[in-house]
Amino acid sequence: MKISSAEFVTSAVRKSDYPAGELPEVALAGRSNVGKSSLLNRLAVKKGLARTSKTPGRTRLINFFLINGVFRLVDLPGYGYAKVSAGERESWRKMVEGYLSTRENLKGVVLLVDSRHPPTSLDVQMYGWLKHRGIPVAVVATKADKLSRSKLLRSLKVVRETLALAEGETLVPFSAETGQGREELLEVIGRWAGILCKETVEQK
Ligand SMILES: Nc1nc2c(ncn2[C@@H]2O[C@H](COP(=O)(O)OP(=O)(O)OP(=O)(O)O)[C@@H](O)[C@H]2O)c(=O)[nH]1
Ligand SMILES: [Mg+2]
Repeated sequence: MKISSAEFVTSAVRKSDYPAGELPEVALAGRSNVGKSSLLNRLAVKKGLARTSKTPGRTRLINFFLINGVFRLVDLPGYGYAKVSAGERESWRKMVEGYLSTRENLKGVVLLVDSRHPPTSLDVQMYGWLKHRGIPVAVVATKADKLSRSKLLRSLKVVRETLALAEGETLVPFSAETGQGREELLEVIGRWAGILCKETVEQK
């Protein structure tokens, strides 16, 4: 799949704010600072499309981006940031769970984990929760440029083991710096987004 256009649509907290219509959506989930917004910018080849930051907790709302005019990528606020209050954590849970459990447009979730560390207990929980709900998941190990090849391979093994990924389940090493993993991930997202997306590419 090729991305020929990407534009911000809207930010939302609750269901009534989500964009109307039936376009398929693929959401980006993962802990705060893992690189969700950077991944989105790299996929879209648009640096400032989604705001990124060295400080965790940059993305506070559910942000919708229209891709090729035919599907949406949804940048979710991250979990696991220690410095938020219990109240903020609860509002995060309501916002993200609300989206993931009720959104009919949702076709799959890209779950990002940091390739430099084993998945956290919250990553394991999130993965289990998505699988339990029958939502298709592709796991992405981010910041792959920060590891040597051998360390990356070892780390991918740990990710597979910790999340108990089955043989055929997708795990893509990814770097927003170098673009590693971009094509492979776009293939998965394209498949989820469905036939409409292929048609756009074929027309070109
Ligand atoms: N070296 C390297 N740095 C990365 C990569 N992806 C993200 N970063 C850096 O990690 C930090 C966090 O990235 P974001 O994309 O803002 O993370 P996020 O998951 O959207 O974070 P929240 O919005 O807080 O949930 C930024 O300083 C990025 O530049 C990567 O692939 N390689
Ligand atoms: Mg973000």
